Amino acid sequence: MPSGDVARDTIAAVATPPGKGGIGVVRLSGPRVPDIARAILGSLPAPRHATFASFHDARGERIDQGIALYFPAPNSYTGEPVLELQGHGGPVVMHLLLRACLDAGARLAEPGEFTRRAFLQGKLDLAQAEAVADLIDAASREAARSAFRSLSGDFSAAVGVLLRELIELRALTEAMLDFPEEEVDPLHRDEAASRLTAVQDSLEAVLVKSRQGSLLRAGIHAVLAGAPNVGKSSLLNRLAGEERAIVTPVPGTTRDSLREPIELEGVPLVLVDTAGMHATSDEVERRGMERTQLELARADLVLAVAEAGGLEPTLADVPVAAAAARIVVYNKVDLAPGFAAPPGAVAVSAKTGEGLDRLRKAILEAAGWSASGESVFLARERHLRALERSRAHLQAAGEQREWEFFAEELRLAQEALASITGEFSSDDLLGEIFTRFCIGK
Ligand SMILES: Nc1nc2c(ncn2[C@@H]2O[C@H](COP(=O)(O)OP(=O)(O)O)[C@@H](O)[C@H]2O)c(=O)[nH]1
Ligand SMILES: [Mg+2]
Repeated sequence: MPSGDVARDTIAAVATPPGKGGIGVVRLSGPRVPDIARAILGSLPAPRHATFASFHDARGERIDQGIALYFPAPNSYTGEPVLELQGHGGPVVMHLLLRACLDAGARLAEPGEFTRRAFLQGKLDLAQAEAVADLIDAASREAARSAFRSLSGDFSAAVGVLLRELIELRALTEAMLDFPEEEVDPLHRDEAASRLTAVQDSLEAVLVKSRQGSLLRAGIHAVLAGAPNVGKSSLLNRLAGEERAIVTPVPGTTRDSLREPIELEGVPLVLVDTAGMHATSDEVERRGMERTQLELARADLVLAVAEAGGLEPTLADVPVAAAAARIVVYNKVDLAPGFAAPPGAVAVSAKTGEGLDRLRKAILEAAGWSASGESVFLARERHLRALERSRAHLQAAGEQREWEFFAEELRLAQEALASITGEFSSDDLLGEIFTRFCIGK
């Protein structure tokens, strides 16, 4: 169980985004909430009822009127007494209302502090708390869906199943530790071995789903590259479904990199259009090409574009990221009737739209997204590392001859897994996770 300091300050923050809106919300959490509610509203609202009330400042002057919602502990987001004040969503009103809460005894909340308290009170585990931020940050429909699934506990449940299997295996092993090696029943040895294999298989399945899901969080960085005039900008416009890049028959039209966030089958993708690579004396164009090189060096996926029936795309002397996948795209097939793309390449026409569906599929596949219809886990880098660490310890366990060492590797594998849901988490880790939240969440 996460432990936390229970005697706490009462925190307050504007929970709605800055700027003007129909409604603005100030949220408070902590032991002094009932006192602060009385100071601002004149009385404590009935629990969980929308109460229409006037909001007063420290001198008793009315600032605004709106809805007050009071959630007594422990049935609240944070597990502490929580008050939400919904006023008119203007920056000055919100500032005055927040000021009144601070004057009445609250202090300003830090980023993510509400969710951090929810975690410390055991309302959410760490993976769920991270999913709160991921849901807010979701860049596509699929990302939002899988963040919501993690928030509801699907990912934690899958990790929980692994942990239970591992704990059973550890119990079996601990019993063996009391016997000298030669007295251990071979049946037990076989059982331990087959259970280890079972845990390894389950872990592998979770890892596969998590790797796929991590694409949803980070997005795919796909870069269009190739000689001038092959139709890179036209392809970007086609894939984006909008005229974003300037297209002209003049080579060297695109001089700077242009990035366009798009969604393919709900997967977020940043498509980057670049200046074409060729020899030039034009200073602006040369700078553009330097940017192209930078973009290519951090691409997950390179779309190497050439003209159908024209020259092979040349990226030979371009520093492409080692891990980057590559798709060769032959554009302008409308001008080359009968052109057949070599295996692995895709023939398209940015003009007529021919082959674009195939290109979209190829992009998703090359990025590692398989539309299996199965739900993936919106994993963070931290989760992937923990799963991989656990896998390494399970593998090491399988190589041990001594029960003591076997048991120790299992313990380490369990610890790595448990760090996902935050059973053993350091303050540093919590700080790193929660300070990236927005204020008021
Ligand atoms: N016929 C035909 N022309 C195209 C196609 N794609 C692009 N173009 C034309 O090729 C020229 C260069 O296109 P652009 O997208 O600016 O190329 P970029 O320099 O690689 O970005 C423009 O005149 C486009 O209209 C295509 O699929 N078919
Ligand atoms: Mg261009």
